[in-house]
Amino acid sequence: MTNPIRWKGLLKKGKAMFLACDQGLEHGPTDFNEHSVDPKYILDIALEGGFTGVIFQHGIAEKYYEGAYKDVPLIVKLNGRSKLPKIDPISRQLCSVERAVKLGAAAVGYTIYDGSPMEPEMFREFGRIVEEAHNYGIPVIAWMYPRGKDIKNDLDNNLLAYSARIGLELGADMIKIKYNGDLGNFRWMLKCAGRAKVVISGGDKTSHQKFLTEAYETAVQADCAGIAVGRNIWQDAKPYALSKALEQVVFHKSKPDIAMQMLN
Ligand code: FBP
Repeated sequence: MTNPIRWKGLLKKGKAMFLACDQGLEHGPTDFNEHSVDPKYILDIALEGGFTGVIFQHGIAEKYYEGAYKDVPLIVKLNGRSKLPKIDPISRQLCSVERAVKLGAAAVGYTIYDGSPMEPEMFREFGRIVEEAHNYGIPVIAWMYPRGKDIKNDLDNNLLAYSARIGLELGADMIKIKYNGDLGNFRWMLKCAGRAKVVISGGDKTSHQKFLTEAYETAVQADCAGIAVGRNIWQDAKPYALSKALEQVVFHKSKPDIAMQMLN
């Protein structure tokens, strides 16, 4: 018998707004400027911007998650990879659930490259993580990212729905997945995810209008659990105002045009 899962603080009005910053490992410092390279800059935005979670690798969490920043729930990403080796997509566990909990994690995250030849390794590792995290009563968030030479289009409708279902079947409490702009399919994908909550991924920097519209379509119109975003916030020239605009959409159901006014 596992403990009940605690979402305390990670959800507000049933919705999540997470700020992700593990791109230094995944992409390298080219994603950063002189401000965003400092994890304190990310934590300031998470704290002031109304985020219900901040996502780091354990190394950053250990050195920066302290003091008032602890008001923002921590999500420790347990696996990761750099983009340097030209190998089949695989992201291995780098931090134990126990260490994440010691660092103050309210939840843990793990990327699954479904479709990769290395998929079985990640499935098995993820299963163990679910078991351990649930013994602590903390939720597990699966980054569902179909990838590998057999995946022709990672935004394909059927594939996204399949990925969501895999997340549910493997025990994810929340699934972080890309939105391809097809709201009808997104609704079907939510059904496939069943009782696993779904948050959308941010992706490359895009316009405010597109970013807030996608948040509105998914979190408000389709009523998914929210968004886990990184670059679209901390690469922005006005990260605080944009966070407030996003907050308006996710928690107060404001239409994108209304939320855009926060930016002026
Ligand atoms: P972004 O909103 O910046 O895309 O961040 C979300 C995220 O899932 C990060 O947690 C992760 O570093 C990154 O995307 C991975 O992106 P990809 O594997 O597509 O390069």
